[in-house]
Amino acid sequence: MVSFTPSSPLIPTLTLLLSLPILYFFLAPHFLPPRQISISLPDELDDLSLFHKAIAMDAANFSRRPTHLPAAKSHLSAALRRPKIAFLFLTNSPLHFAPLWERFFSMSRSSTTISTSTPTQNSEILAYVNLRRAPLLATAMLDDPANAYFAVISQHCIPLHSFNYFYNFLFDLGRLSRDLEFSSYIEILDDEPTLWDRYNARGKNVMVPEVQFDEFRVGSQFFVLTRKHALMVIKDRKLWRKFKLPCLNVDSCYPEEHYFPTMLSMQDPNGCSHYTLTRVNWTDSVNGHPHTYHPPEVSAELIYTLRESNSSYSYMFARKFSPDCLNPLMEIADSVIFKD
Ligand SMILES: *[C@@H]1O[C@H](CO)[C@@H](O)[C@H](O)[C@H]1NC(C)=O
Ligand SMILES: *[C@@H]1O[C@H](CO)[C@@H](O)[C@H](O)[C@H]1NC(C)=O
Ligand SMILES: CC(=O)N[C@H]1CO[C@H](CO)[C@@H](O)[C@@H]1O
Repeated sequence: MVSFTPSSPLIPTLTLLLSLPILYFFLAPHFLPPRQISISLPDELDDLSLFHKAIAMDAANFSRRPTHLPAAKSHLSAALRRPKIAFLFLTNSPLHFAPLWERFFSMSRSSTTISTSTPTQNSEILAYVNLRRAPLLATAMLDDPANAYFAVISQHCIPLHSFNYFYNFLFDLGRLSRDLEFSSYIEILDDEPTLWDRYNARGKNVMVPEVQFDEFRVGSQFFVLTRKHALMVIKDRKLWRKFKLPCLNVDSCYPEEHYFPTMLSMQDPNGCSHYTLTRVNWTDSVNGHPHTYHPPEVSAELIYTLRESNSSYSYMFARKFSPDCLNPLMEIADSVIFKD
């Protein structure tokens, strides 16, 4: 975890996180170097107690919210002075692009444009490392009630814009003034050719009655969720009970590509963009792996191209980049990637 507030209670926070049985890297205090604090993998019971704590905290912190406000917005208003983005890094290796991310986060401090919701002195960046998403979400929720968005990033991801650009995109004052709820940015698709096999990966009719085939969805495992949706994830037992069943057909079994899009499309389809913010290149994919960019491919033009999307907003992140892209990426970091 990285705190940019000098007075922040780092010691209590460390204690809290150490007491949680989760695999972490702390990227502290200036994001470098990543430190592995605890390596015990949580089991199901630990997860449940973690979820209960996060749910209880959310209820306690937000129970006095005015009932006429939509949940997502009142979650934000509880943390109105400084909503934060928690970055959850999923990785099974050192974070190769840590210097690039450090640069991304450090630039958030240089902004002085907005006084209340600016990421400047207020932003606390949380960098968690864990291969499982729900405990990660619960940990980040518990860690700070001001965490209003949760961005799942992998070790092969790079930022395509500056922190401020991303921050201002998420906490769009236009939406706020029109009283619109904030969206989650998660891909939700129903036209994958192998969907039927994936639906039956745990055996025929296993998913019913909780999930009918026409409710089953697929999407990228890299998403940006609102606090409201993160809470939905950790409250859910019913669907997860099905998705966590062992796979009979391992070639068609990708629970994390299905659980989140299916659950959110069943519970709050209108609260989701249905697009991911993370660009990936599936052209000529090999064995289900997307194209990996190597140093000769890194250029300003590549960054501009990767930003282009078919939705009304730009991509914010891209994958996959090989670790040795760090140097060429650092060379164009200030002049291209973080220029906005
Ligand atoms: C996607 O990857 C292919 C090679 O697999 C490459 O030729 C193409 O330029 C890449 N597209 C983008 C937008 O980077
Ligand atoms: C936009 O949509 C077109 C048509 O479906 C597709 O060929 C193209 O790859 C998409 N572009 C991006 C950036 O996703
Ligand atoms: C902002 C706020 O009210 N935070 C509180 C949320 O709840 C936890 C425990 O329930 C408190 O420790 C926080 O101070």
